[in-house]
Amino acid sequence: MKLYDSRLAPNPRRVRWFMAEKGVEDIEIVLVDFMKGEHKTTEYRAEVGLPVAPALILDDGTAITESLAICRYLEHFYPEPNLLGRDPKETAIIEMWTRRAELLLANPLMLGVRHGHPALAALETQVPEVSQNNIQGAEKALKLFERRLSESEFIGADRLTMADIVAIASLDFARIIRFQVPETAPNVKRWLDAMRARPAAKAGM
Ligand SMILES: N[C@@H](CCC(=O)N[C@@H](CS)C(=O)NCC(=O)O)C(=O)O
Repeated sequence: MKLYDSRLAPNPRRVRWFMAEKGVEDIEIVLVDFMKGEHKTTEYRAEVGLPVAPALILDDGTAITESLAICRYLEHFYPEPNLLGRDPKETAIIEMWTRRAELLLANPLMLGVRHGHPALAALETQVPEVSQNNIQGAEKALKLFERRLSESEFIGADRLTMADIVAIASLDFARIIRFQVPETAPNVKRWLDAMRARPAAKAGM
């Protein structure tokens, strides 16, 4: 197996963080430099199918190019610690929060950065209003996460799960546009500090 990875990008970091929590060290990591367009070469597209990372290439050549699908595959082979749910109810709740983290935080913050940071102009036709609207959307969504984290130490369950990894990878990425969790969300701040203090936080950086 081989994982195409890219430094600082939020979706590859989800996978690296997930692997670090499980202590997975026996997968070859191949770094792709987006700024040099290494993911857009004919060879990369032929192998991966899309100009994106992360991509997990299985020994039979199958390419898995969605971070959550890659993590689902890895969970099967590296089951501990469990990060996707141990029973139907827990799995459903973790998935519910993972999807909320992705749709309400990660996607808007990604658009906020891509349309708002000059360094990303090489990858995006930037529209400043798209950045502003999406940042406002993420700020609004933080209220939901604040409520959840006022009742629970973690987002998806009573332990760290995929939902936390998706949320932290996006909030960390948004630091490059100086996105900050507001003082009105003290539980998100408490959770953020705890996430950043984990050894796995260094993975993929
Ligand atoms: N939904 C996919 C998204 C993959 C994706 O868009 N990755 C970004 C990096 S975070 C990428 O490859 N960007 C390259 C580009 O925009 O040219 C996933 O979760 O893996």
